[in-house]
Amino acid sequence: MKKIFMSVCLFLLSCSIALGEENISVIIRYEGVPPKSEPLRVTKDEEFCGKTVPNESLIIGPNGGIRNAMVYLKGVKGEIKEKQFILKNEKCRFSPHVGFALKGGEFLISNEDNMLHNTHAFIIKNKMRRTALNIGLPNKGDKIINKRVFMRPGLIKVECDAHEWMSAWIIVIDHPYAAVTDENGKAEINNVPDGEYEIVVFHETLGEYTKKIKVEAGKITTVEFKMK
Ligand SMILES: [Cu+2]
Repeated sequence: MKKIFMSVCLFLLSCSIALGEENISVIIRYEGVPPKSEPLRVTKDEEFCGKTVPNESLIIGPNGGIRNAMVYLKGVKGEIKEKQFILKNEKCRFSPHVGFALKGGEFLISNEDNMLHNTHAFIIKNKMRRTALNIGLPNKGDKIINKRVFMRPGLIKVECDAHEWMSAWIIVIDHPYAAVTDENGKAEINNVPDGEYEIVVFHETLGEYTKKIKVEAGKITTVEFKMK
């Protein structure tokens, strides 16, 4: 029966809800004229890193969509599946630049470059920051797994003490209802149970915005944020 339903759905996109797929569609746009973004200047290890690296602190697409905004729900419970968050030191940047980690999960940090990187993670709370992890990985292929950094939900900023231009942002959450916006400023949060929630968007340069939303079975809830 499900097979027949699936094939009918190939012609009817609206079936996605019935199959338990997307039900919150988010778009994040920049309001006004986007500021000019310059590449980040490399001040050390130029022979490997080059003279500049891409600036990921505010990436705005042609239609004003903001990339790398982090969208998540508050006041919701859900099963956590992915237990490990992987952060690479790669080509003199952190990869991914932003991402969600699940509470209680492992933090795997690796070095893909043939030089020393020093991963320094700070827990950010009430505009204060304190070190949660500070680890040097001197050689290509080095990796460590930490099991303590993601003990509590919240915001984490990662820097490299060897290269001041390197940064990454992680939000630790205790449910799976979260997504990062793509190059068009779009994100989808799927399989959300019916209910009323607060939806939060965090962007490293533009800050945090919230809205109240209602999720109902069989409907796509569309949410738009304008940030500046
Ligand atoms: Cu580094």
